[in-house]
Amino acid sequence: MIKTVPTTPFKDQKPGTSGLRKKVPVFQQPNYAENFIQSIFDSLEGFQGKCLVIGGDGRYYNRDVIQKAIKMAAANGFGKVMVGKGGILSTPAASHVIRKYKAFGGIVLSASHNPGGPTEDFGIKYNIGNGGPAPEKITDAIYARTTIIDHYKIADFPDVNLDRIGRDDVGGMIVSVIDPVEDYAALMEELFDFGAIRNLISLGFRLCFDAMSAVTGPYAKDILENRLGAPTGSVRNFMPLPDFGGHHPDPNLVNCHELYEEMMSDDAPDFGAASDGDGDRNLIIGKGIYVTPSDSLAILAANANLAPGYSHGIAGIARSMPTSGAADRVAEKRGIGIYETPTGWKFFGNLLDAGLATICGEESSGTGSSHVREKDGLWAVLLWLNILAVRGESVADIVGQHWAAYGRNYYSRHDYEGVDTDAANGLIASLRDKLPTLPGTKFGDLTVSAADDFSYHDPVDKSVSNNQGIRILFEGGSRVVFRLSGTGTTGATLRVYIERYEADSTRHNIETQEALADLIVAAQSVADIRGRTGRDAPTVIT
Ligand code: VG1
Ligand code: CO
Repeated sequence: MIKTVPTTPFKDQKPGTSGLRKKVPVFQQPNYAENFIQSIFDSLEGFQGKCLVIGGDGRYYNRDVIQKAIKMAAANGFGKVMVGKGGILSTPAASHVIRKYKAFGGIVLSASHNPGGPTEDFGIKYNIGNGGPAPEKITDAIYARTTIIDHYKIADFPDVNLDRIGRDDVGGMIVSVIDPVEDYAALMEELFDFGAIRNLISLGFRLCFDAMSAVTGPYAKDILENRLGAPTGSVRNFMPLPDFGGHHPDPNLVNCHELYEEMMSDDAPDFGAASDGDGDRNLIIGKGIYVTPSDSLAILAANANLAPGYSHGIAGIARSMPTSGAADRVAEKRGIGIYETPTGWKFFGNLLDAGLATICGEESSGTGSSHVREKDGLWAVLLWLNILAVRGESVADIVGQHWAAYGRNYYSRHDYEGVDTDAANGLIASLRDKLPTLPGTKFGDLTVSAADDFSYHDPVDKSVSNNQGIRILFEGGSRVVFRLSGTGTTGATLRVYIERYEADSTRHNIETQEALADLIVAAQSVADIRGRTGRDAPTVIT
């Protein structure tokens, strides 16, 4: 039986950088999740009888919303739902399942790197048939719908058993509960030389992977330990927990402090890595060396041809605007395309579909390729392992040689979290006002050469996205970028991205914050961060 339930709009359902994210109690308001899911369906056309993929990162409230989404999919006319066992599907695995089974689209339940639990964060994201996040045209339509929605449709059948793999006909729709790992692991075996990696590990190469009690645990256990032979215990915190064991599943140097300390110790393993809540981010630390995500993108792109899946070379590289220009130098040397997009994976989809880019990345620990349409944490780990296995060198050697060949882009991001929203908006607005007057202005020895608010012109569908971040470029190629986060749920987060290029290899071993010191002072001074936010220092430095 299908029920049509009257409802009234919520005013705060505008999707951010990656779907709708709110505190769990917000999602628990009657009709809140239903309104958003119905608004997704109302913004789509042609899905009658087709397949919808549903899965999430296992966080608190995941199972409840999955049951609602299944019943609403049935009521709205989908012919089939594929759902990961236990409600689990990492973001990249969901992307792969959508593509492999030619589903109409998918709903991914996750707030990614945000904490989970009864008073923490939850999220809903819609992915289209190419497996990638819905582009702005669709997220704008979904938001418009949330502001006028007056009813939703839901089927009245008992909850589906998510813990048993198999197919069932429920209310006239097929529900298929699938193994969340199998298809994804098989794809990884196609892309990478598992034999070479297994051999490296059997020769004593030591790795550790921290799944942060989030979704990558089952994937990493199966791939790294079962298939590649890493000793039991190489994968840590591998049980996905509704509150991530109280950890903050954002794999940065603050949250992964223990792993970092271990990797810097005398007895460090050869390779350390971690992923985030929904499995699309990666942190890479070699023995004695942290690899910034921007450097990692450049190094992976430069060496991808060593993995079977990329042996014919890559068509191009795409990076988000705040990501460092290290990848640009690789593209330039190889004579391949380089694309600069706004923050968020949804902007890479068109470039990947059109075959313009093969490898994409963001400074926020996201790297991925055309194998799916999301960033992919374990993919990056496996590509690194494949490269290490083929080159037979350490992470530190590979990074050092890369800098020597291409120069080093010193890079850091300073986050000011939980800032007053009006103060943060005021800071950006005032920078925007100042833009025309900045060129020629001096900050110590630095002179501004150009300043703008980044606009993206999509070369494929010709859409334009404005106001994507304030860029201040200095003579000599250094820059600072300011933008506000679109994934937070409390107050505002100001992100300040700082970059300096250094060609001289005798100057490649300076401590990062020291190498960027004058730019950090300039950023403070041009934006008056202290005066406007009341903060003396960032909350997180990555
Ligand atoms: C952040 C990152 C961005 C990333 C996004 C989603 O967005 O900066 O690069 O794509 O999170 O990642 P923002 O708007 O807060 O800066 V995830 O792993 O949270 O889906
Ligand atoms: Co994520």
